[in-house]
Amino acid sequence: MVTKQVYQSLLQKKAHHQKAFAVLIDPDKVDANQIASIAEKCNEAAVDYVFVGGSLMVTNHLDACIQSFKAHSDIPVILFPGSPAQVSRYADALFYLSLISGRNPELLIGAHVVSAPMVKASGLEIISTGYIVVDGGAATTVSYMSHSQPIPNDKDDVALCTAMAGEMLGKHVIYMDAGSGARQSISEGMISKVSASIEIPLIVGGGIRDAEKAYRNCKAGADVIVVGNAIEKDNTLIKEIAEAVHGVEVKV
Ligand code: 1GP
Repeated sequence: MVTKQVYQSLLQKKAHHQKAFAVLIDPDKVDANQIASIAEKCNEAAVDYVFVGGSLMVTNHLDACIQSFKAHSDIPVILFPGSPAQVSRYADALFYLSLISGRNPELLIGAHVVSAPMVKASGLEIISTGYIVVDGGAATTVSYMSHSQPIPNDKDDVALCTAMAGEMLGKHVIYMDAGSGARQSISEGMISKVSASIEIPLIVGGGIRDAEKAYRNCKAGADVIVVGNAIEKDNTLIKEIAEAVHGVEVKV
């Protein structure tokens, strides 16, 4: 029986109104030396989670990337796979993503059927994830690869109904993403409507580039903030954003 430690930690943080910060590492964009330094910065900043994955994986060092991170840090590593090939037993958990904002059956269930035996055999903790892509003002790899349109960024109701449906279908978390490097991150209005409509943890990412934005997204209702691109360019942001996210006080 696989323990649900990572998911329990997400639920506990949410129950205690503690916001979490996740650093996204794309194995295609970092080398082994960089990983050691990113891991140290994540440790110093008390980063809550590290997500590893990318829409495409051109290089083949997912295992090495995670092992190298693990050699320097105890922060839980969660796979955020762009395809069923991105499974590594060295991670702690895997977001089992169903692209519920899209209408491509392959990414709703097809790829899952094909990869199910391999995913099960990995022994990883599986976190069933309703993945919602919102238009971030630029064509993203995920939209192109998935042949599906993102939710328009002003259609808050579509996003909230999609998240509600995801929760009722039994997803453990909702991950709302404007796509890596989005020009426009998800609006606080949309985040607050979605978070008010569901009880499961809400992960928000895509185009978040500074601490102020991360703080405001948490205030709006995001439980976990994910930053990838901006940190690849400047990893001193790890500390700044972690402080902002951890400093959010929520009125209850
Ligand atoms: C992308 O949510 C993540 O899937 C993070 O996006 O790289 O723009 O921070 P960025």
